[in-house]
Formats: sequence, structure tokens, C-alpha cells
Amino acid sequence: MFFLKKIFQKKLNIEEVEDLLYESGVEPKFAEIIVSKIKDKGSKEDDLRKLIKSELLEEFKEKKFGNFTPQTKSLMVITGNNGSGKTTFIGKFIQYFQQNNLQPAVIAADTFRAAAIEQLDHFANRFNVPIVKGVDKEDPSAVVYRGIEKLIENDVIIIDTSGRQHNNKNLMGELQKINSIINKKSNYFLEIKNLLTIDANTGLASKHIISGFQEYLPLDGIIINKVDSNAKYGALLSILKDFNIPIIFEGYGEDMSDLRKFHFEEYLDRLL
Ligand SMILES: Nc1nc2c(ncn2[C@@H]2O[C@H](COP(=O)(O)OP(=O)(O)OP(=O)(O)O)[C@@H](O)[C@H]2O)c(=O)[nH]1
Ligand SMILES: [Mg+2]
Repeated sequence: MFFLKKIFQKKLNIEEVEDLLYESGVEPKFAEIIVSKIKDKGSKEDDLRKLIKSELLEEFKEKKFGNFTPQTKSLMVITGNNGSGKTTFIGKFIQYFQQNNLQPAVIAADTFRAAAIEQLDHFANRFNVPIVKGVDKEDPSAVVYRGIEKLIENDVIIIDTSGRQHNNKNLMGELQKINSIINKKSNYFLEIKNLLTIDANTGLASKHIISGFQEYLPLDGIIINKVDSNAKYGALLSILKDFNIPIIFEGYGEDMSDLRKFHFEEYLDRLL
């Protein structure tokens, strides 16, 4: 259960709720705006949850929330910080495509750690999907090139990349190189998506990660992982507000079934 939810059950006053919004990861200036709007309306504390929800629905009503539609001839590149849940998400994503009657294949382009290739290999075996693997320390863009050539007959190709920090110029340059290889092959695909995984525990710092990655490659979607284990769920509001990149999935556990599409109102119901 999320932090805010627990507290709402105790029926606090508006000032206490404002503090809790901060603690749940809601950006201070944003929490202030919401709370002052509610104060202006002179509401009673019993209705607080409902009022905050309706203020947020109003605040975000112009926002277009991206919906992910699985389709054949697509390529998905999964990027993100170290340990943000890329490879686990790929396991879940394989299963998601299979459930939508599409045949996915994977490219293990994380050649930085041998264990990473094994981890993806494990998912490929478990779901019985083709895999092209890099060898230890191989140039990841060479693996991507080879992988696309080999796997092109599959409906969807999913690429796993090494974890990297957005301020590491060398590693970010490597990602750009992968991206340019993909662009050269773009006529094979109907859809190419660069997806960024974020660990929900990162809270508001995730904004720096998103802008950092965006400097190097166009981002088409965000996946928030580990929402089961964090008290900073409120930070997603700022991600939605400050970027025009849809949050498309949430990972909420280590099991392969722990993936759901992001839905704004359901998100608010979980947060509040
Ligand atoms: N609780 C929880 N744990 C998760 C979730 N997603 C991933 N994990 C765990 O987080 C850890 C890192 O996940 P990985 O999928 O290996 O992350 P990664 O981004 O591929 O890591 P690197 O390749 O090392 O950068 C593992 O222990 C996962 O089991 C999630 O949604 N909830
Ligand atoms: Mg990984």
C-alpha cells in the first residue's frame, strides 16, 4: 500500500496532507498548487481524497496519455540506468507480446556483463523465443546489427542494453551508435520505439535521468518499475507534467505477470 493511502485513512487536516504529498514524492510546488486550490474551495477534511483526485484530473485533463498498441514489424529498444529493471521488464514484455499473439525475439546487447546475457537467455528459454547474443565486451551496436539481420522474420524485436548513467558521455555515445544502426535499418520496421525504464524509488531525480537520456536519443515511452516497493509514487505526476513522453507500463514486482499498462485514473486511485 502506498504511503498516502495509509494516511488518508487517518483523516488528517489539509496541512498534514500537504506534508504527506511531499513525502509521497509529489513535487513541493505542485503539492502547494493543489492544496491551495482546495483551500480556496473551503472544503471539509472528509472530502479531501476526492477533492485532490478531482483537482488532479482537472490539472491533467489536457494531457494525452499514450496507449501502447502491440503490432507486428516493430522494434523496441530498452534503455535505462543500472538496475532500473530493463531485463526483467523484457521478460514481462515477451510474455505481453505472446499474449497478444505476436512472436517476439530478443537481442542481448548488454555485453558489459556476462551475467546480463545469461539473464536474458533465461527469459528467452523460458518463453521459447529466439535470441541473438553478444559475446563479452563485443561492441553492442555490432550485436544489434547482427541481431536485426537474423531476427527480422519475427513480429517484434526487443533489444536489451547495458545499464548506464545519463551523465556518462561514453556510454551515452554508445547508445547513440546503436540508435544510428537502427535508423539505417528503419525501412524494415513499421514502428521503432526507444523505451526508458525508471526505478520508481528514484522519485523526482528521475526527471534528470529522463532529460539526460533525451539529450542523446528520442524517447517514445517510459516504463516505471518497482512501484510495489516505493513511497515516491507521487513523483510520476511531475514526469507526466514536465515531459511529453507517455508512461506506458508499470512494473509492480519480480514475477513475469507483474506488469500493467499505465492508466492515469487508476494511478490516482492507487496513490491517494
Ligand atoms: N520489486 C520489484 N523488483 C523489480 C522490479 N523490476 C525489476 N526488479 C528487480 O530489480 C533488480 C534489477 O532488475 P534488472 O531487470 O536486472 O535491471 P536492469 O535494468 O536490467 O539492470 P542492469 O542490466 O544491471 O542495468 C532485480 O533484482 C529485479 O528482480 C519490480 O517491478 N518490482
Ligand atoms: Mg539488465
